[in-house]
Parts: sequence; structure tokens; C-alpha cells
Amino acid sequence: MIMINYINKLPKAELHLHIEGTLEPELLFTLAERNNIKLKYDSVAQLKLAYQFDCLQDFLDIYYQGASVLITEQDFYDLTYSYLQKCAEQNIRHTEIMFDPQTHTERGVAFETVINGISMACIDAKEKLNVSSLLIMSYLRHLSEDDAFKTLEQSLPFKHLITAVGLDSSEKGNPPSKFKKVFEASIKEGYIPLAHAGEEGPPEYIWEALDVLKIKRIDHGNNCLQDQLLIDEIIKRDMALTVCPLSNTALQVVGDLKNHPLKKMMELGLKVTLNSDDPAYFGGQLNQNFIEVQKALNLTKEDLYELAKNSFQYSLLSDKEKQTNL
Ligand code: ES4
Ligand code: ZN
Repeated sequence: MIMINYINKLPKAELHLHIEGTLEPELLFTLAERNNIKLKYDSVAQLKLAYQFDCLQDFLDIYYQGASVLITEQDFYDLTYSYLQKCAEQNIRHTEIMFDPQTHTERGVAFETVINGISMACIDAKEKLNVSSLLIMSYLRHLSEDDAFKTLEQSLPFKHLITAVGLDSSEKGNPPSKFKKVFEASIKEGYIPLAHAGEEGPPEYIWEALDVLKIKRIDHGNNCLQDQLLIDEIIKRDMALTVCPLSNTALQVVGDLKNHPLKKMMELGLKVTLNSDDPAYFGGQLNQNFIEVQKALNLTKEDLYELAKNSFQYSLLSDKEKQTNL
């Protein structure tokens, strides 16, 4: 109880969060009805039964289906604002939100609809909830580099609303080097490069994300533990890993929370942050990730404080903005 209180009160930033992954089953049904979309599931309970995953691809198949109920600017606004309300309740003071434009533009939803809905909610949440946010536009790695280039082009009129680019979706068979040119072009446009790497993919993919894509932060990165030289390099470059414990157990990247490498990572000197990834699908918001991992790994208050401190320190906020939170 003492630890739960401590966690709830701790000011935190969330650095690894897919807005499409915050779509709770209840809102999913509401939006399906609002947009006259027929779902494969008859009820919220039935839908929830489908949330059992053997691997990342299993999850992605359901996640893309879920996202298909998002049609209008209002839908994206409601989705985002409802996540930001949860941030306020958990004392998440700052969040760096990933969105996948291609998940929507592929279905005929305009880029503009997506970004306008999301960013209006962010503006309102700053004013009404005092939660700050910034946006990370993620390229889907199962699609071609040409497709990512189209997305980059579509984003340019909205450049002032986007801080960084990311790389997500099916990792195996889609190495970072596939996106070398589009990351170079994104950096030229002023976007900060980030990428998922080493969630299911090998350490070589993390090396590529560092050396070819020039990323500034590693999403997941669990598999760096298989390569001591890589661990040394990540520490030398002072790069953080955005670790997602409940995502890792839900997708069977880690068998049991008790065997989660988080504590080992901290002991090795890696800078890690805790994150919820896709909370509507993985069984818990950010504070639940803190609570469950604290219990499973017997983390101390000092460990928890360090994780929360890292979340501000390795955020994309300016040094001045960080000062107000640290
Ligand atoms: C994702 Cl957990 C995870 N990994 C890769 N891509 C994703 N997109 C949404 N969640
Ligand atoms: Zn992710």
C-alpha cells in the first residue's frame, strides 16, 4: 500500500505510448456505432477474450482491426483526450505520444484528420489538465520505404506539430536499414529519430538503429542484453531504453514478470524508463506497470524514483522544460 501510494504520487513522464493502443474496448464499441462500422465481436466481453497474444504479430493483427473504427477528427480527439485524462489521474506530467499515420491513411482517412484530432486534444489537455505532450510520427516497418516517404511528405505541412519520427510494427524481417534513406530525410526536416529495436529482433537490429538510423532513444531494446559490446555502446552514448514490462509479458517477449530484465538493466548501468506501450491491450496503464514490476522485482523507492527521474531526463523536452519537472 505504501509503495502504491508512492507510485501514484510520483511525477512521471511516459515516453513510449501508441495512441492507437490506448483505445479501450468501450470506446472502440462507441466509435464503431457512431461510424456505422460492423464489428466481428458482439460485446466488449467477447472482444476482450480476443486479447490473448502469442507474439507481436498476433497483437498487431487485432490492434490494426481496432484502429479501423477511428474515422473523424472527433474520434482522434476523443481517443487522445481520454488517454490524457488518464495521465492526469496517474500524475503523468508529460507524455510523448506515438501515432501511426499509415494505419489510417491506408484506409482512406486523411493525414490531416489524424493530426488535427490528436493535436487539438493535446492543446486542450495542457490547458485543462496541465499535462504536456509532444508527438512522434511512427513509420510502419512492414510497409515499404517508399510508403514511409509518402508519409513524410504528408507530414510536412504539420511539421510544427511533430517532434520526432519512430519506427514500429512487425520487427522480424524488417531491419532498421530498410529505412535508412527516409530517416536521413526525416532528420533533414528537423525530426528527431527514434525506433523500436530489439523487442523481438536481434541485437544487430539495435546496432543498425543506432548506426544507420542515428536514433536518440531505443524503444524496448530488451535484446541488447545478448551483446555486451552493445550494452557498453548504449551506456557510452548515454541513450535510454523505453521499457514496457506489461507489454513484454502480454506479447511473450518475457515469460513472467519475475524474470523481467528491468532490474538487471539498471544494475548494468543502462538508463531505462517505464512505459505502458498499448495500455488498452496489455492490461494496465503506466502506474500499473510500476506497481506490478515493483512487486515482481522487489524494487525499492530509490529504484522507482530513478525510473521516474529518467523519464524526464531522457524525454525530448528542452533542458529548461525538464527543470520545471525534475
Ligand atoms: C507496438 Cl508493442 C509494439 N511493438 C511494435 N509496434 C507496435 N505498434 C504498436 N505497439
Ligand atoms: Zn511500442
